[in-house]
Amino acid sequence: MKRIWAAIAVLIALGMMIAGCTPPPENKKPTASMTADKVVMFIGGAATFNASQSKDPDGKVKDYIWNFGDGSAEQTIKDKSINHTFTKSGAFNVTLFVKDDKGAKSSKAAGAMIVVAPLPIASASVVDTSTNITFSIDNTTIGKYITDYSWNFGDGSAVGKVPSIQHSYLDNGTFTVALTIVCQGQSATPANPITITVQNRAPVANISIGAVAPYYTNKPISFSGAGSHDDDGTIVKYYWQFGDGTTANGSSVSHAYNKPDNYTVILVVTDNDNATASANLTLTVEKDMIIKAVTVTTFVDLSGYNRSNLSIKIENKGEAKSPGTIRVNATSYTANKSVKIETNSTINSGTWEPNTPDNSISINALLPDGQNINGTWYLVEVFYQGNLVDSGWYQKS
Ligand SMILES: [Ca+2]
Ligand SMILES: [Ca+2]
Ligand SMILES: [Ca+2]
Repeated sequence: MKRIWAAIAVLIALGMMIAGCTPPPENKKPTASMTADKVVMFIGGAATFNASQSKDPDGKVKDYIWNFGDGSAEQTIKDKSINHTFTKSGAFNVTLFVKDDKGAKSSKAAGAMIVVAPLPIASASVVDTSTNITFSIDNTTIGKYITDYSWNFGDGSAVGKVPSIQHSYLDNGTFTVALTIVCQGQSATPANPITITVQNRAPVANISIGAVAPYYTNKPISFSGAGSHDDDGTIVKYYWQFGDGTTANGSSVSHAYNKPDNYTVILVVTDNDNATASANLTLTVEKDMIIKAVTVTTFVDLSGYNRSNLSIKIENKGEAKSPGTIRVNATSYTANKSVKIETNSTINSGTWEPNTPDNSISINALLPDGQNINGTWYLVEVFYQGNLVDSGWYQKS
């Protein structure tokens, strides 16, 4: 019995000796390590932080303590990674401490600087509302990290892919210009929407005339407005005023004037946005039928009277509207043109056709002379379809 007690004492002593010689080892602190998948972004962007490289030499990392430096609450989590969305612009120092399974905290923080840029400001430089508008964004601090630009001009045109771009609108309207930029995988849009209001451009009127001067009455003259144009649309109406009270519609028209005069032709064009423009030209319209020559011959008739014969050549420079009747009044006057002696009205019952040879006809008028055959004046008046078309005074040459 005494021996048993001695053995127990030895064991106790041995145990105490062992415990005293090798005290429990001190816990080693973990070390924090982190990576960020991006270090620049625009407001609203998120980064993923990974702390899987953190280590504990004598245990395990159990807690990850994140501080994003942007005023958000510090977070202690068990996961090795975390996402964080930055809602303010600035440069933020993100820090990570870790704790091990014995509650020891790393003595140094791992860190990363995250730059969060404000959303860019887009602008449009408008000189003319339709042509060569320059769109750009401000010089953002992280511009060099932007990998993609997509400008959508709101008019169905192709998307532009550069930071600053010119665009011309083909037609008037109000357009919303959208931009999407991509920075390290983050899509962002400018802080400000751009709306462009493009004014309609007025059309341009142009008149051309289908023939060269001289222009004659009763001869159709063609006019064309085909040289008119509208740069941002189409011309939907051509309205003509011929200066003699008559009007017409159509891009090409034809008009014959009844009376010789100077006329101003006005063309008013209207585009598909109801804008108008006008052009005009002035032309001189001359008589289409003229007395080309009057030859006076005199003779003594069988009764002994002095008589005169007028050969009147009439030329048609225009185009008689239809075969018509020409009448000539040849009236003899005394030498001072004040006293009428006699009128001979000669009707040519033939027709004036466009194919009349030489485009002229001759009519003879026979007149008694009266007293002074050599001093006699003859007033010749030519009527076509009852309308006076030319007249003139003639003497025997
Ligand atoms: Ca440890
Ligand atoms: Ca227009
Ligand atoms: Ca237009």
